[in-house]
Amino acid sequence: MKKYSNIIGGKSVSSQKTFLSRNSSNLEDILGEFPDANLEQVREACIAAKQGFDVWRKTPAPIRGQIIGNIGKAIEREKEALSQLLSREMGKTLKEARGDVQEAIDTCHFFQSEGRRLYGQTVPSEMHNKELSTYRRPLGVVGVITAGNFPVAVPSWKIIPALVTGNSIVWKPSEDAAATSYAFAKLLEEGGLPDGVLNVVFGGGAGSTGEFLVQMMDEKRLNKIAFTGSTAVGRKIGEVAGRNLSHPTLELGGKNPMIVMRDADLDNAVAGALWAAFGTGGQRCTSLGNLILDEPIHDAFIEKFLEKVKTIKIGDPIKHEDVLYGPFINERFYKAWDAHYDMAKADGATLLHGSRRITDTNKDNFIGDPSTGFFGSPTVWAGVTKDMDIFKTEVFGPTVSIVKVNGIDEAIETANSVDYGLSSAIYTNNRMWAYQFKDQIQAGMSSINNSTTGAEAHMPFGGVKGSGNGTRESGIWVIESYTYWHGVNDELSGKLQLAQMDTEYGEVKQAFDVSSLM
Ligand code: UN1
Repeated sequence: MKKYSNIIGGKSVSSQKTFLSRNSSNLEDILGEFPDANLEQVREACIAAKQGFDVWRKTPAPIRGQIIGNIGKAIEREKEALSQLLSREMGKTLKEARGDVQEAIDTCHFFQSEGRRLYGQTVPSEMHNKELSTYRRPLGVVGVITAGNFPVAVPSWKIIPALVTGNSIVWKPSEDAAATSYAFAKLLEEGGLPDGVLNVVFGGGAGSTGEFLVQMMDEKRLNKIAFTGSTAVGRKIGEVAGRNLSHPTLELGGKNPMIVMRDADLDNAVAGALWAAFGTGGQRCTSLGNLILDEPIHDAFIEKFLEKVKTIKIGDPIKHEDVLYGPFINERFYKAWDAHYDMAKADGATLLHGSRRITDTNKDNFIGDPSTGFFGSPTVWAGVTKDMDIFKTEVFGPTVSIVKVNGIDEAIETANSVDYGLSSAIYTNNRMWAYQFKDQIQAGMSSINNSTTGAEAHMPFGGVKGSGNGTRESGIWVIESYTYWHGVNDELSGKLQLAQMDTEYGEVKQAFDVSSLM
């Protein structure tokens, strides 16, 4: 079996405790043995990152950008192998795995040239012979903790902009995607990062490596944490960061709504809903949670939707390229998903489709042997109302709840009555309804006549309410998350000039009365 190590200060460092990473579609297929980094190793990684930072921050930004360019080329070269590894490890389809990897390549393309921009401003001074200017400065050592559902794209949204702006990294990747993360880290290193600039510590979250990394904030070894994961964990990280006066990046859960209005192209909306709800087995932050149907099309939509749901192919995506989705990423996700059946039943929702875990005797359109992983049956609940737990709770899996409304106002009000606000979508051809939706929806991201998923690499990604703390990833917006502004006064007069006090403000002359002309 392949044995992997942490990467600390450019060196391979093994840990006494280890864990195995398995193929989610076939749990007997082991990808390798990984270290479970202990507290001392996480601390060493932070110390190495501090040393890396001292070198990296002095590397000219255009050179940092050029190195990001090298990384993009390396990922492009390895795209197919990395996608195969990703799909085998965490179980998304190859088409999606290629998208996941491509998003990291796109991110490199975008930030490569940012190294030649990172503009500051020259600002006029109120004094003579004095110049003002602003500079973006790196924050320092950034702790990155990421989830297994987008093991390449989402880490790249944090690591690439943090690097181009001159920060160094300690990354704790998901234990569900350890091999993919290792491969990605080696491609990052290959690009030419000096030792210590990227450190990788493997292990679990609570009570393990992830928690140790968060503790490093209190030891003043981290200047920032960037996290993608659950709202519950995000809140805890936010508290630790808050008492250290550091602004974390928190990309958290969602219960994303899709509205389908009476005038929508129903076939198009059905395709969008199907993909949004069941793509990646519903294990995206941007997956569809509440499907809000306008009363006149409610029954017709459900009929068309169920017809398609019944044809969804599920299976091991490496063996069967045409499945819509594969397994749960891990057993914990499966168990949490399975529990929602009891919740929705207790709520009084009506089960239109779905039969919990797929087994030999409960196969739907499963291809192959379902006992080799945890596979869930596509699940549709109808008759869901705003007061139900199933309406309010994120169900990270192949499940969608249908809510009936009447008209655009009730549709938007319903969409807004969850505590999350990540993504959202509406299907309508009425420009006014689309405008009202765009104007009133409480979400960081919205689609008009498209699915809730599908953010592009240069658009701001993030949410409002329980979905995050307002930070944004990707595009020009993410740069704010990894830099601070430094304002510099350059006094050339050779004397002490006091702003506001020695400033020669213009004096107002005698008042001119316009009515004197009449
Ligand atoms: C996530 O679910 O954590 O918009 C990220 C999308 C993808 C990224 C999702 N481009 O669905």
